[in-house]
Amino acid sequence: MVTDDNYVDLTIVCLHSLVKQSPNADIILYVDGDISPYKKFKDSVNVRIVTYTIPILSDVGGKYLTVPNKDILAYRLMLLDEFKYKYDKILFLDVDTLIVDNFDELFDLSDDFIYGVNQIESHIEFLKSISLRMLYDGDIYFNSGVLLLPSKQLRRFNLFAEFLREIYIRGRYYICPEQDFINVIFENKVAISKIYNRTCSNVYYREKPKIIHYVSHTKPHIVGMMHLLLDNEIYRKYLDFVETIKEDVSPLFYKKLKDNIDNLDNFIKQNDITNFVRL
Ligand SMILES: [Mn+2]
Repeated sequence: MVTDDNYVDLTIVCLHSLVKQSPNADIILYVDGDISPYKKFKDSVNVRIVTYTIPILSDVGGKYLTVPNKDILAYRLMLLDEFKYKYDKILFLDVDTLIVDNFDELFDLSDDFIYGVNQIESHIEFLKSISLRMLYDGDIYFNSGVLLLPSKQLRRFNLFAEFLREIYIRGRYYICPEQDFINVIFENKVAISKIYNRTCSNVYYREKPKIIHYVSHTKPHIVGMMHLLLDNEIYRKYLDFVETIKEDVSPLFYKKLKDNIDNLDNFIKQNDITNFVRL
């Protein structure tokens, strides 16, 4: 996992949930910034400082770049080049996640593929809206928030060198550089159940998730009313969990979460829409 000063509260919540659900995991957190907020995890999480980040120069993504933190995300690729000689399997995990159940079974998957949740439909829709084409032919596009990467696959490439080469040649088509790159370079992708990377507004998706991923503007402290209504269950779940570790997050973060749920309840009550919202 990698994080920076903008993600402190999200990271603390994520770590608490991960340590609770996956007590045997070998958890490594790289921090670009202050590491003191993570002192309380010293027995369960290996916290390391990022001493430099990768400045991805050029106009990668052009005006369509979708991630605010492309340099720290690119750093994850460098870490893979290091870890692929130390571990058999690596699980990439974003810090804007909440782990609600144990997912150890992912580590039993075969070494012959890489694994993630397929979001090709929304990816193609998005590309259409900005008149860009897919970077490769295929019917799988992984969200990189949760990826299971066997080292046997990672060792096939010098990932960071290949990444720079790609960025040099066609960087302006890389709108989410690190995620796009992993999708481009691995042709042997296998999709796993959405329960391992449940993003918001999978409105008709009812299976109980194991990992919830609050992508971009659906993060619990900044989310708007529409998502709160559509996915009220997973936002209540987040607040419920934070209540149990309340003293470890900033008061402002907690207040935002609480205000959001209060506003949601008021909205439901005032508009009498209990028949629409699945409470
Ligand atoms: Mn994310």
